[in-house]
Amino acid sequence: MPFRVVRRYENNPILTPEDIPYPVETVHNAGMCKHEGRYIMLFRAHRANGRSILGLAESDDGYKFTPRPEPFMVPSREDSFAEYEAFGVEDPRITFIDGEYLITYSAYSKHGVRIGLAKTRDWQTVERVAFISQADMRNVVIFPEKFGERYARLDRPHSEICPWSIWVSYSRDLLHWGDSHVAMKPVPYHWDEMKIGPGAPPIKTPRGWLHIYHGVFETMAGAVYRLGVALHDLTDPSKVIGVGDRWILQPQDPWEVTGYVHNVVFSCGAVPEDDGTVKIYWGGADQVMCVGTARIDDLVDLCLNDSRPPM
Ligand code: BMA
Repeated sequence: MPFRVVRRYENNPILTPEDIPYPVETVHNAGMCKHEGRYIMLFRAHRANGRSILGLAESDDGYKFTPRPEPFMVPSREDSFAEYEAFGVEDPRITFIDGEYLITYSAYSKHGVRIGLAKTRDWQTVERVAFISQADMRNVVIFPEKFGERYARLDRPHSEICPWSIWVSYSRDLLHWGDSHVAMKPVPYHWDEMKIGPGAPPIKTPRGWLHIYHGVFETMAGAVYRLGVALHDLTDPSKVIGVGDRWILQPQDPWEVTGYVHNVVFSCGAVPEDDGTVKIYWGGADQVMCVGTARIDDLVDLCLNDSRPPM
């Protein structure tokens, strides 16, 4: 019997390119949050030229989403941003802190991929703040609380001797980041052996910060993207206290197995609920949006009771 800790919603996919009132080929890898009781889905969408924009859809129940008539963020034309966003904006993450929603997104250009920071209070207007990394960096996720005087984030640098690993960095002003520590690495001959990367912004639990991350395994038929869980120390987020040995979600439904990129489940957002569950949102095969639920306690148990070493 397969292991199932995430319950897929029976009416997946919940948002597809056909639902969007402007031309897009994909709807995936959405940042998520709840704003004034409504669910916000900030999704990535490919245009038919292969470059991405960010669109927005809203929902009262977290399952049935209505897209806005226009995209929310397209590559900037402002001098200070345009140069580094020319190839598109991708994979946003949303963190609510200090009364504002911070959006970290991947900005692509001929200079590589780097992380842009934008913010909004109301989801009507959005202000770009700055680029907060050099190239090449993707998948930057900010913690929703400060640690002392400092913000913390999960980073995903890459080098040959430390491939695609998860690091933690700190900042006093959200602009300048440093004091970086490696926190977690892919494990050889494991489902996440090729690369790992931050997924949804961490969720605070009494036992630690729960992080839903993605892991990649290379096969003869191409790479497979799955989701797993890790638990970071409540006061020292660079310390990982447990990583679930098993994946929590793998491509299984037809729209996860086949699509724009086959065999991908990829999460940029999850919404914890008051009843101890979490709604996990993921892109299926880089083409559609899906949702499922899990008990937060079950995910934390997996990190602590059935662990693989963090490095
Ligand atoms: C990664 C990123 C993600 C994507 C995944 C699978 O490198 O580009 O946005 O979902 O590949 O194609």
